[in-house]
Amino acid sequence: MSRRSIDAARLLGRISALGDIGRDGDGRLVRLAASDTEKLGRDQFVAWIRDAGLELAVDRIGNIFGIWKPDDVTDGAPLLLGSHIDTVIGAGIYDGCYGTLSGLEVIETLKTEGLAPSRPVVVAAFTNEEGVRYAPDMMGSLVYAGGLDIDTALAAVGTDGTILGRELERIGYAGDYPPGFLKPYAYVELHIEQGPILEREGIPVGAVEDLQGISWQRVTITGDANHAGTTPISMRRDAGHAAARVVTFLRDRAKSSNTPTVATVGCMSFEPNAINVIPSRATFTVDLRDPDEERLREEEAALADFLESLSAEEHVGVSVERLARFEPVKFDEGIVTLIERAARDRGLACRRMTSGAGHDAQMIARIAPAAMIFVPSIGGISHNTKEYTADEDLVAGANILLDVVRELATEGTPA
Ligand code: HGY
Ligand code: MN
Ligand code: MN
Repeated sequence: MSRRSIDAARLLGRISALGDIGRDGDGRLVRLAASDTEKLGRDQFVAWIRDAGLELAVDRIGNIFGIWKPDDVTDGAPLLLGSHIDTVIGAGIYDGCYGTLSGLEVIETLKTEGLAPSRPVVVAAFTNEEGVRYAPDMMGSLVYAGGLDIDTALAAVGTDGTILGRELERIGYAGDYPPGFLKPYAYVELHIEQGPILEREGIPVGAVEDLQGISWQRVTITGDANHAGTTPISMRRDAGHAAARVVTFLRDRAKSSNTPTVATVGCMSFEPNAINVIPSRATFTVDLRDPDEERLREEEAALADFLESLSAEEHVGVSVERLARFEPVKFDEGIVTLIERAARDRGLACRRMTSGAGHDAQMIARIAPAAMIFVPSIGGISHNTKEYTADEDLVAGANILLDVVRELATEGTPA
């Protein structure tokens, strides 16, 4: 049996084809979890799973699985691959889709190669990794790993007022398998870096050894609507101005941090949202991240203190709702080492790194040894239509995944 490489044309063609599914009127890629456009993406992935001759399974949170379990394979714990195919608003075509389609590609290549795996090999597309429509993010893999009750997740109310469980039923992806029905032997996720490091250092492969902590909150500030022209500054209870002070507070804290703290206010809305009315209400989200749990807690505490003093100074009401909170995660040393060896064997430079983005791997790491492989993002751009990774890097990353999977699916047991 000669060791093959992946079918580059098939993988690149599928990434491009999936990238065309779910474009809005402005041509932006928008496949929000459990939406009509995401259904189209799901349907395409399911069609490719069937074409590959894999067994299809969908669990109750809508996670999709393509299962390769040759007849002579014992009922060993499966090797799990995958990522997600839901997107943010105005997404690139690689985030999530690259890892999901590469997992399928690797299975198809190993089947063609005639590999006789000692365990099933499964590729998953996890539901609602992005968390844009329903919080928290990485929801499907979190439920799968037992970190969130399935009924609580299905009851999640979206930013559009919809209920996740009903939407999954409506699009035909409310499966009947119980989340966690396959207990993975190990999990490997291939993903674009979505940051600037690999490109800046001219390194084609990242062996991801850990992933930073994430804190999502929604803040609501309430003041008084009043006339923009007649109300003296000293008499205002201006929710909009108070919100703006939080945004600059967060940026100043992150800039002066001695760790790679990042802070983002990605969503903000005012009421009544009229040019000549002082805002009576400001609602916004806060995304805080840091690789160090202690530092992340310090940033959360500093924000809480600031909101309290702001409320007194600006005479406004402040309420906070927690949307997601995940501690930093260490990945499996054995698999990380395997990734480094696979890169070396293919003559590719590789460096260890931390993931700035959240990924399904951080959830599956709760129930199985897990690690990630990164490839460079041009300009470090992601969550943006300009997201781009060179074909050569996409193919190289998928071949590293192939070699790691071949090892883990047979006798290789670093985990
Ligand atoms: O938010 C994240 O880091 C991921 O893209 N869901
Ligand atoms: Mn992703
Ligand atoms: Mn993403």
